[in-house]
Amino acid sequence: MINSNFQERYEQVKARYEEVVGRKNEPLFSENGIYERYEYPVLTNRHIPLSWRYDLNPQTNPYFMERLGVNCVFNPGAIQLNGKFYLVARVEGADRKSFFAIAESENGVDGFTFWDYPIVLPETENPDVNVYDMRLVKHEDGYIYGLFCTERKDPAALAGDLSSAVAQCGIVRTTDLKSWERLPDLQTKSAQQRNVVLHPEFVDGKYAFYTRPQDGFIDTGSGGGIGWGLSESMNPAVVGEEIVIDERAYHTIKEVKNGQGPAPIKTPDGWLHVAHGVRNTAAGLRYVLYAFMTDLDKPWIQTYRPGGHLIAPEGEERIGDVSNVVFSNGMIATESGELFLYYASSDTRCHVAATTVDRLVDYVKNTPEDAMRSYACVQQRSALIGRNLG
Ligand code: M1P
Repeated sequence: MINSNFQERYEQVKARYEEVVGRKNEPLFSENGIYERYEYPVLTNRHIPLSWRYDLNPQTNPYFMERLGVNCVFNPGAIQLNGKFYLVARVEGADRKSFFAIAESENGVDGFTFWDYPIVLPETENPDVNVYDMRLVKHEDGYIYGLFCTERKDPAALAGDLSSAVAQCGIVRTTDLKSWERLPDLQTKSAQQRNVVLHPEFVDGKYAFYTRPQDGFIDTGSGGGIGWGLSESMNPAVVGEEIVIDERAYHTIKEVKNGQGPAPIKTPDGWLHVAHGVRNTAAGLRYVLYAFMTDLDKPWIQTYRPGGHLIAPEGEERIGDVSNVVFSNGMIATESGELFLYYASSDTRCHVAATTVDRLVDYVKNTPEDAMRSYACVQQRSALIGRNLG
């Protein structure tokens, strides 16, 4: 029976929202032992408060219909403050425009609830058309920085080309996640930038950036991988020279492109990084997550490079608006050494995988590097089998 009664539909939709926000999340058995995925996504479009989507007035919305739909909630930045877990999610409206909104949780795995209003992100003189994928960094200068992708129509696009865009790194800072100061966009020599991340500490007295130089909006072109550069200031942030510190490579999980994930975590063994790698398949691009470590004093130098992926899309994660994608731009290491890795699947929903810093460091230090050739991979595997079989 079609139900258009305002009150009845309101109660149904509210109950569904409360069920999703209130459900307990349990860790799943881990086949690889590196981390535990959790049963349910931590944020989805069903976590969006009703007041953001519906006109709650029965006079003006007698059918209790959605007035402003939300398509997806994904790619969250993450930070822990005063014991609470905060995600700055990319919320994509039904109109395709993304914006940022904060959801908080007591334990980092369930109960994530959005604040009353999304973030009102100040614009620069050249307004953003679309913003997404914020990396939150508590920098040693005292500010929390949010680096995100700002996208505008390509002024050089041919008439009729309404797809070409220019992606650059937008920058905001805050001390309380409530008021945000917009700084000028990052300046680099690269035509486009995405996946730019601020290193949490000064390096040689300068701000240090992980960059992702690229020639085009989708294609990285001559962009060789994850870059690194320094800036004297954040206002404005200007990176002169970029060097590639984690290069793309033929027939690997990052042959097409890669990008730094969240800001790296400092451990006694080095800086622990999670990044995404992209390869091509007959079914389109496949995005996976991988990890590596860099030197404590020289974070641009890799010290450990485990081969292969850390997380690849599995089950329902494989399907969404952009299928076969996992992407991460947020992780939280607690004081007691727990590590919560937030990732989105297929540009649609947000998940958490939990481990500890010690476990991930063990993974990074003891997983063999990519041997790069089938023959060499068999030798690598045979060596493991040989040690096991004696
Ligand atoms: O659609 C998959 C991802 O594509 C982009 O990542 P990259 O720049 O590495 O290709 C981003 O737009 C990201 O938001 C998205 O999840």
